[in-house]
Amino acid sequence: MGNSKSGAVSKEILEDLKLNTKFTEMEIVQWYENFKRQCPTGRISKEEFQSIYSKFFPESDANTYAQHVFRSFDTNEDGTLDFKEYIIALHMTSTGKTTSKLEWAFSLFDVDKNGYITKSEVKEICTAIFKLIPKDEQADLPDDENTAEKRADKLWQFFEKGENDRVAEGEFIKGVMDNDGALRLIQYEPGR
Ligand SMILES: [Ca+2]
Ligand SMILES: [Ca+2]
Repeated sequence: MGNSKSGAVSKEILEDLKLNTKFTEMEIVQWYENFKRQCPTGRISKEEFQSIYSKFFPESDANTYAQHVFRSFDTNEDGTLDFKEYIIALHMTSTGKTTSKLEWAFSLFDVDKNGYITKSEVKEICTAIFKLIPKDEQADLPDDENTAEKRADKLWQFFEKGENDRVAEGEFIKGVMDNDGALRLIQYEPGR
């Protein structure tokens, strides 16, 4: 306030992000400058987020997935992503399987936010992820992973649950930690 050239990220947010992501202070400051340039209001709406996302995934229908991603990163549910939520989103959707990333993945799959994942939620997210995969890459997928339905079935088997059971966060994290095949099914990296 009152400081018109206060383009800088607050110390509090900086410390928090350094602690919770792999980004260095310099990277965070850089991200912040980009963010301010793209979003002078300091907040990204769902539409803006979708358009950023479809730049990452130009050949595919990224909108449904972007909506799910947006839902799980808008942690204070005000309908926009602020800088902190945005950086956490960038950090979490990059690859790796630390516990915090898998906690995020769980929140992505837990569509109704009731703390459990059902088979139908798995299907919904697998469908959104599948749409990110370009058509020519879809053709090269193994037989048991070449439809959204098959991917959901395969992923569900890693949790060793019945069709109508539900998976708690700890079970989800363990299932993915223990199976590289499960990790591959919950994320899609473009351009690999
Ligand atoms: Ca928010
Ligand atoms: Ca749920």
